[in-house]
Amino acid sequence: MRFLKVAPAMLVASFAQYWPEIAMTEATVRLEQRETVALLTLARPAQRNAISEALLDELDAALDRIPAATRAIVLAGEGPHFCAGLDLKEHHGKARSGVEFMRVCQRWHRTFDKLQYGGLPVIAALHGAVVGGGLELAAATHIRIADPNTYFALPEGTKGIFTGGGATVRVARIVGAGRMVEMMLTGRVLDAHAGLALGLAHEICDAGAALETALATAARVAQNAALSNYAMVTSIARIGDMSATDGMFAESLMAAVVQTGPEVQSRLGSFVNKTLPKVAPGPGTAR
Ligand code: 1HE
Repeated sequence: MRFLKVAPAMLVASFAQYWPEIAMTEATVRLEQRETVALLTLARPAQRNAISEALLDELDAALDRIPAATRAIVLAGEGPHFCAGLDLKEHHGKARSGVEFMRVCQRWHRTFDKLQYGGLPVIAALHGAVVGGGLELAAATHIRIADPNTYFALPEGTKGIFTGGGATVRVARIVGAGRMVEMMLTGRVLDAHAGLALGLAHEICDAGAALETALATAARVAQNAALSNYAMVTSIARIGDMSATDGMFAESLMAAVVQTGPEVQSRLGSFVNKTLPKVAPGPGTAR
């Protein structure tokens, strides 16, 4: 067939003529599989992994392509920073109306919800700037490991905009509403240690070791019973939205489901037979 003999470059060129946006798109999110851990990398380092509409779409699509055998996800950023937040140049260029930007924010909410409530533990490897929408993205992950050079900020006020990727819910719950207001009003930049004290980071690793530490943590987390992990990441934050009475009821339901999981008997049997390691300080001990 003549069609098959056309060189790929010619195909791209003719594609670009009719669909320039599709043909010129470069991957801004990479998905790689490391045994049972999926590594998602924001791969737009020249723009500091700023979240454009294309990057958000690719992140969303990558979450749909996570292989079924995956037990944990690591989210990292390529280049000198984890993520600089909303693509301010795109936002400036598009001069979106209120309704248009509301739709953009809702798209962010859907994708970040998919990350938080997708049923798999997500471990973030943070370094450099974790600011604005970058912090909103990090707040949707379950474990945040920070390089000592990590810093956190919500600088929207200086740009004349507001958070729109879920910070008023997620960041406010982590640091407290009052502290979030203070961060936004002052534009204060928190270093890794201040972030650790507030819960924005859960651990500070050795310099340059955030990705390696996150992958090792993910491999450890992946050894938990999958149904237990599912319950942790899908129910605890939601139960936080409920009244205490409803939360206790939801907890008992979740526990009942997990209790019927396929691994419960063998794992408990290992404890009874004294072959399961005891709970004791070791590599997973918080520093
Ligand atoms: C960007 C963005 C961006 C960098 N959108 N292009 N976020 C902010 O307010 C962060 C604004 N950015 C910065 O403060 C700095 O760029 C950084 C501290 C993140 C990085 O500094 P640095 O010295 O490593 O890099 P740079 O030289 O400032 O930037 C390198 C390039 O990345 C440059 O582009 P170039 O074409 O001139 O080389 C920058 O323009 C580009 N870049 N950050 C677009 N954010 C749903 S609401 C969410 C609300 C928000 O997220 S508000 C945004 C908060």
